[in-house]
Amino acid sequence: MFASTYEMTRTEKRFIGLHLWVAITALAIGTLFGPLQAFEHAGVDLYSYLQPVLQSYYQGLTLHGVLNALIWTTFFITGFLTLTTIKGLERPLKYPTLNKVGFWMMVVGLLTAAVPILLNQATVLYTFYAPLQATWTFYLGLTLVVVGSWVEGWGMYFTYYAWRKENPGVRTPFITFAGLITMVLWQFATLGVAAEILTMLLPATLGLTSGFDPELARTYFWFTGHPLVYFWLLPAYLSWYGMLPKQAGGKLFSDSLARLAFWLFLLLSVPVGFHHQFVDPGIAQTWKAIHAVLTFAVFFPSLMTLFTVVASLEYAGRRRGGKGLLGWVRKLPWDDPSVTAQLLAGILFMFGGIGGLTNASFEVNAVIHNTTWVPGHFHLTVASAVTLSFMGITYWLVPYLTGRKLWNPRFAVIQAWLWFAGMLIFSNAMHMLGLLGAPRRTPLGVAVYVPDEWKGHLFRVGVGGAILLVAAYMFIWTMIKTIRNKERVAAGEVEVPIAESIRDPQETPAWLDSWKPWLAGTVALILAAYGPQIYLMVRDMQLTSPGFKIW
Ligand code: HAS
Ligand code: CU
Repeated sequence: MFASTYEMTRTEKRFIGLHLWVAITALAIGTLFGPLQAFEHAGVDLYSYLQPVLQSYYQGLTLHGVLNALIWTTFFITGFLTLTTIKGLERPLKYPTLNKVGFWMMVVGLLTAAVPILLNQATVLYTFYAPLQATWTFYLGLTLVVVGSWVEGWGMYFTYYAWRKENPGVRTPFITFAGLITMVLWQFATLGVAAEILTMLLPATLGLTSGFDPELARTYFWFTGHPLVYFWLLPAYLSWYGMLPKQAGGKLFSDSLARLAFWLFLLLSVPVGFHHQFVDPGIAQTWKAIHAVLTFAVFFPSLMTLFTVVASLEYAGRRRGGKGLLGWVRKLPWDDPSVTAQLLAGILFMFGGIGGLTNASFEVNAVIHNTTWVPGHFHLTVASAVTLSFMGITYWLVPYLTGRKLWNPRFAVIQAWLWFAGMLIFSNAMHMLGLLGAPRRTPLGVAVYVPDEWKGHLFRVGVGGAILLVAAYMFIWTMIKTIRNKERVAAGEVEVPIAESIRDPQETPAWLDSWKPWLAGTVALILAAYGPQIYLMVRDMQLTSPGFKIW
């Protein structure tokens, strides 16, 4: 049986809290632009009122994508994983200064990248596809954010080694195990953008080379871009497996299945990036097909997660007196905003998963690629499964870190439901529009070709966006009121919820707690699935495209 008895120090809590502070501030600013886009689609263009602060739809879209998809997530995750390392292993960080250095590098990087975006010198969207060319400080800033997060990760690994030396043969506590895999996955993943920025984007923008090779740049980008989505997702999974069952009053159904899912993500996340490049010329069909098959493979650990997490929840619901086929669902603690947010996040993710499979299907992809279907998909995934779960986590985490009671839990429950409702409307409309051929990343409000059958859906995009804005700010408001709440949590009232598993984790097979085979497999699969293609592309690289600044 596992219950963490380690009491975190004030300094540790403050350090994690700082991560959340940056993350939530980024979300507060980043979400402002989402509705602007949604309203624009519905025919109400507010951008014109925002000049000269904001120059264009694309500058707003860049801010929205970078702050929400890259900054809110990365800062939240590094903070959260610091907690799962310390609390799981029941020991302080081995080298806290190292982690601090990492964190401040990330902050400096964020500021360095934010300035050019705000000055309209980096309106390149969150994918920064070459040959769109931002000022070099944008790329430098992003690099610092990534390297800073690596440094924080190294701090976590050192802490783990120290624990492992003293605890040979003991199963790594699940939350730490899941957190470490997430971090390792991220460090493999970001090798792609590291290569892209350091060997192509920065040299070209600094005038050291003649230009860009757009296809190679995209390939590097998606080497990172796909596993990036699992870097976002896995901390939510960590919570669904390792925390939510406890919050719901149950236990983790299977420690082994949970661990196997995480290993499979490590193994399969990277070598699938070509599913973002099915229509790109310059990549042989065979490689695209191989990545398509591997994408179907990486679908599996999510199916396993669906099974195990729902089984854990059913166990909880039945323990609480739930009867019949689905009676246990109603018995779950729906009055707890943290639980509700995560359950609703999970439900939205079921639809996100179905869309993901559609995207991954080689031929069908041609129908939806570059349409609004894709942002419809990723608002169910990163903006729901992930973001709504993270919101749910903060509903216990911020009280835990600050010692202040969550302000108005009922308000927070309503917040989660509103996000759910807004997202259902918004994402459904975006998917429908995509099927009708509406392009993504386009200010449709000014498009002259909008056919009548799009109009109702465009209106629903605006309605969903408005509801989401209200829900987002209800979240921000709850955070502000909580950190200023005069009511304190009593000793032991808010603890880090750590779920026990039904069977003793020590019975989990040792190969599910052993790094070497999985790391070797990961490297081998990446080399096999990417090596030949990248080799050819680098060999034939032509840095001939000049940079473009089209804004
Ligand atoms: Fe994706 C495009 C394929 C998952 C994010 N995806 C994107 C983009 C983003 C993104 C941001 O193959 C756009 C990038 C851009 O700007 O161009 N995606 C997939 C597949 C999956 C998938 C196969 N995506 C995600 C996740 C994301 C994310 C996760 C973010 C976090 N995606 C694609 C493809 C494209 C793509 C193509 C390119 C499209 C194109 O043409 O451009 C799978 O991993 C999905 C598996 C999910 C499931 C669902 C399991 C359900 C669970 C719920 C448990 C329930 C609970 C609640 C807890 C199998 C686990 C229970 C409640 C009770 C009350 C009982
Ligand atoms: Cu992908």
